[in-house]
Amino acid sequence: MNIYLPRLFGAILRRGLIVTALLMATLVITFPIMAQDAAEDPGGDVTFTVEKLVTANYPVSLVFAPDGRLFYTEKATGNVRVIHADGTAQIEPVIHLDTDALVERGLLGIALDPNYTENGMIWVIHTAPGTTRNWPENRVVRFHEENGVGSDPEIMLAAPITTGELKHNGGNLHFDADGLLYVSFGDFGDASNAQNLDALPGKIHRFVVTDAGLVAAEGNPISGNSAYAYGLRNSFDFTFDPFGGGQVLATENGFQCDDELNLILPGMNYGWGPDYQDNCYGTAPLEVPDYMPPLLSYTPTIAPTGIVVYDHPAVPAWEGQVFFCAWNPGTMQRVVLNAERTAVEAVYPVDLGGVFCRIDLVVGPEGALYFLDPIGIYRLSPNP
Ligand SMILES: [Ca+2]
Ligand SMILES: [Ca+2]
Repeated sequence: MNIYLPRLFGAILRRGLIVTALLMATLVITFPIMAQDAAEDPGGDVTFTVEKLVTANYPVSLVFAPDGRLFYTEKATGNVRVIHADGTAQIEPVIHLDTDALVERGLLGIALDPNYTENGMIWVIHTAPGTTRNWPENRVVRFHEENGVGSDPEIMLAAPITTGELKHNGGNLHFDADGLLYVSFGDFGDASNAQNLDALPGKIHRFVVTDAGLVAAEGNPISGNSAYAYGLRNSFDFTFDPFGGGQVLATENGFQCDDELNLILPGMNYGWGPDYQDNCYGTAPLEVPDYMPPLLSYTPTIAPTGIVVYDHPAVPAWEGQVFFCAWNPGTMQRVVLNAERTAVEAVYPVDLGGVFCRIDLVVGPEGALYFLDPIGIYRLSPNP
């Protein structure tokens, strides 16, 4: 594998490589399912090149437009930015949203409207600052974009952070193939939120977009309730599995243990709540109604973040494999699911050669994996 690294970051990355190596040494023994013999690994012989695409200011989420432009959110500035299809970055931000970026708050998820080509709508989640009278709130906002200029931001959903919590915002949103909008909110620092079906935090929600705003989708587990799955502590990101009928796969951030990869099914309970306390359950069954154990559980924690299913003809051997990243070690994992898409068969670390994937990753139009850390956006291109 060839690695291109800007000289400026060489020292940081070399130091990081040692740290990563140490963390990996810890993590390897904690994989619930060990990587199988390399000879049995479908896709293990794929070679690729990792390069830095652009320097960026704490990017969080990535999304490609059909015209090949790459939009991304900046956590701290509240700016949405765009990289042109030729790889050059637009100087001016697409739009700025006043954002409270304390700790895990900020401008987080991004998604294109299902009718983006016609209506130019882009959707994001950010934390709007509070006032002395009102709490800061995590908002779903959509705005219009044309030629790299955003306008007319519209608040579509607001979840006030009444706990004052700085962490566990969740903060991602994606549209499924039917155009329904899914939104993840962490528990906002109160575990009871995750088991309270009338509270927005601690869930993945499913909405239909109407002229009157977001409405709980028809066919949700509880009629008139946007909750799609509950018992989630902080599912940072999720994706739809085209090889599993579009079902949702989500990362989950546990307390001091039990970081997870979850298969999210409607109405299921992912276990987090006040009774969880300091216990570590791993993949053992929990005595809670509708419980769904994780596909993968990590102790010690790795803080899993961005997740995507590889669905591109560029690398047939990776077709259907799940890639996710982890904040703590900055690693990328490649996950092989069973044919039924209900269990993990193997997990393989992807050797990024000292580059980190700490938050989001997406598949680009040419089949490369685009990923990020707080100082840049990178591209992992399969070698021809
Ligand atoms: Ca769980
Ligand atoms: Ca993502």
